Amino acid sequence: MLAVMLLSLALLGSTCACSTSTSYEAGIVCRIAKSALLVLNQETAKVLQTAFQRASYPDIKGERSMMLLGRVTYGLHKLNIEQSVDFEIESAIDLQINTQLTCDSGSVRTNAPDCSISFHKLLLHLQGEREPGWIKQLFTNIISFTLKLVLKGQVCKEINVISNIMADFVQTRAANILSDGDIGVDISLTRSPVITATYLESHHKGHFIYKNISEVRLLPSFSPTLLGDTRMLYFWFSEQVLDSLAKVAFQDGRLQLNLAEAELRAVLETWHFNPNREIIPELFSGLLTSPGRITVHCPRRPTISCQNKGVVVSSPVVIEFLFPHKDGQDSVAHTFEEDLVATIQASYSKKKLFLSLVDFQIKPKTTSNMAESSKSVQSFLQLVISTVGIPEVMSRLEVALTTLMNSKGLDLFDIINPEIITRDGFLLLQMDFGFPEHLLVDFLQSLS
Ligand code: 0SF
Repeated sequence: MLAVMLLSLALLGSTCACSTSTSYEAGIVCRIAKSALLVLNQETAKVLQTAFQRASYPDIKGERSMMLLGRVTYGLHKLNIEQSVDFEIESAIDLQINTQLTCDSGSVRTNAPDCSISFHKLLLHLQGEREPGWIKQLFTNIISFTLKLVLKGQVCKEINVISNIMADFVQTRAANILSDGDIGVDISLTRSPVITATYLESHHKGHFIYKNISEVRLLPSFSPTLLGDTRMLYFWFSEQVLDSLAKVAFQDGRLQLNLAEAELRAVLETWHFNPNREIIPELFSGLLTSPGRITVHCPRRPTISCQNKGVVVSSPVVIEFLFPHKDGQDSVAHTFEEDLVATIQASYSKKKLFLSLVDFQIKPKTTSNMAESSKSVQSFLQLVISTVGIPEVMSRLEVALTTLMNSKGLDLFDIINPEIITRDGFLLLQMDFGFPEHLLVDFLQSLS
């Protein structure tokens, strides 16, 4: 059995003389605090174990002159580390890895130039020998120096290989988490990760990619003073990233809603809105034999800004009341265009996203059939938008975003006390987490 008693992973950074005025170009910033690295450090034993198992060990041959035995030639073949096979490393191993993180073609690269492993005790199991006698002890003494050197070299090499596979895995997984359909995010690094005494920080472009074409926007500026180091994990999003999200969601036709008349009635009921019986037939252009439908869409893209009070979404909205025509085509009974400005705060708990409306303004713009639409229809619509439309859209967004995040495996993570904070110009997520050990175990198993 391979048992690791003491293991420490240190991270070496480009030690910058950080002045408060330092700023970095990035749309998204991830900060991993030391407390999180300590949690991850406990997992490095499993990485080390995999490194031992994956490493290939060359045959060792040698010659030594012994006092009583004279010249002894020895050879170790087919060295491998498995439970009770060939040899065992008992009890204590000290491993000191000083890992450097760099950036190569936008991805994180790891490099452990001074990885040192010291074995306190090396116990050999030799094939064919059951009782450990004095010959075995002698043999162990002779070869242990060479063996330790070979093990150290191979295992350190393998740790580097695994670290880079893990970095690639995180990069690919993160890109997958931040993509859906034709929409993706360019998470290339804008520079090598920054490592200080209390955190590790990576800076990502955060440009949206739509149908394989990346947007061209200047990179926003991020100041490290915006984030702390008391929570385990921080994600900083420039408001530009959220604004681009609104843009691609619009381009991809995701910001529209179609409701059949019966569905509209059901939605109104959900929000305890009981219109008088005449108003809906009036909106659908009089009493008709077949039911009408309603469409809601944005004629132009919404814009998003971040303020201390919340995320401010400004959106022009067109609401059309349609009724079926004899030729099978729908005819528009009424069209209303409004400019909506909603300020939203978000929270996440019990693996669900919650949105709450902080502030809301509605500015009517144009109305077709103005002459025909009665005053009652106008005020009915204003009331419906604020008491039903906005809560319904927010509730649909909550469900859609939670489903999307869970489809990316967010619910597998044990996220502790997450906070979603908005400040002028950016949105900040901060949280602690329990490490989902099985994820690492599954990952390492896939390597060996
Ligand atoms: C999904 C989180 C995220 C990852 C990003 C960019 C933005 C966002 Cl929101 O891309 C990358 C790419 C490479 N490394 C990272 N992020 N790191 C940050 C990080 C923290 C926590 C979890 C995480 C990634 O990934 C994941 C999964 F995708 F694998 F677990 F959610 C690591 C980087 C470091 F440490 F290597 F320098 O900071």
